[in-house]
Amino acid sequence: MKKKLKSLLVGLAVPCLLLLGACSSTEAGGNESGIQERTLRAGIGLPKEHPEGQGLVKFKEIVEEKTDGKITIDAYFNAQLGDDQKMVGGLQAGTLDITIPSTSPMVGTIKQFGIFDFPFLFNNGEEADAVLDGPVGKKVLEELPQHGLVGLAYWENGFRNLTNSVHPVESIKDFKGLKIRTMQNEVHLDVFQELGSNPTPMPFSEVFTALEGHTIDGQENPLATILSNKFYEVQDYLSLTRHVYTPFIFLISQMTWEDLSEEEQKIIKEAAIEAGEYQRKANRKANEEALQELKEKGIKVNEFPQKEKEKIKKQIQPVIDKYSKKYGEELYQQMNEQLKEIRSQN
Ligand code: KDG
Repeated sequence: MKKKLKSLLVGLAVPCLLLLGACSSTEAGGNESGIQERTLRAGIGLPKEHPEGQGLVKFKEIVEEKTDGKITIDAYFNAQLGDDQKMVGGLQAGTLDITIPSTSPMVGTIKQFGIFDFPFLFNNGEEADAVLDGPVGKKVLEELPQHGLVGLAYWENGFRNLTNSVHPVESIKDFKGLKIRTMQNEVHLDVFQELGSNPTPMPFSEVFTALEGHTIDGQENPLATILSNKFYEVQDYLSLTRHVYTPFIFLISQMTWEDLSEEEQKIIKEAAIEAGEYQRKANRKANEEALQELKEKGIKVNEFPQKEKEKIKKQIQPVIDKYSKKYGEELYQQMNEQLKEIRSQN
């Protein structure tokens, strides 16, 4: 009897252990249904009051509301968890769940992002939205999973303008000799070199100190960033060049993503898209308002004439020829075709 009872108990033990194992794999996530209690850590390089920070707060609100607080988002701002490249490395290592960097410093890993760094590519935010949310933007995101990353939505950093502490930049010749900080991006480096500047690649979190210590003369960023990071305190001149449009990309670690159920993935993706729409609107409003606020802070503002922009486009064409080949001529042509189509309808 004892033996029979023992074999019965052993016989029962295996399915229970398998069930427990299944439960633990469900508790750990996996692609089962349901929403598990968990906290996702998210970091960005800009301040909470910047539209990027407000977008992350919106994402947090949407996710916590849709999951009744079962999934919580721990949000970190101002590069508390490191600069863009460090935080992207955290997603790949599985030590961070979410970050929303500029695409520019990622071209060392995802070279195709580099086609968005070409100067004067987009005329306005609507053109950028159409390309990024369309077939070209989607095709670039297909490159991410092999690098341990999943791209859920493009957000907006915006049109970049030049500040410096030496002289107003009102023509192409005024770039000569200026020590300009750029993002860690080979297109930006080559463009500013082609214009006669001395570009220095640097993580965003080091820019204010470098400007304050005059190890660099200037930097370039959208107006909302120039305002939120108080660059007007250490810069005398703002030139409205709008020379490059930079996207943000909402990234989640592939390890985190694969640990989510299908229901959780749907909530996270829809929240990244909805918060992105909110962030783009907030960013455009903030950049419009920032110009007046910067003037009131005392920075000297000058327009940059269209004819000088045309001279820059001509001067840097060899840079575009070089990198369109490197990043994918077909993709570059597809983007240009789409832009031509958009402009023919306007
Ligand atoms: O979180 C994004 C910032 O870290 C950074 O990408 C902002 O445009 C930027 C820059 O100049 O580095």
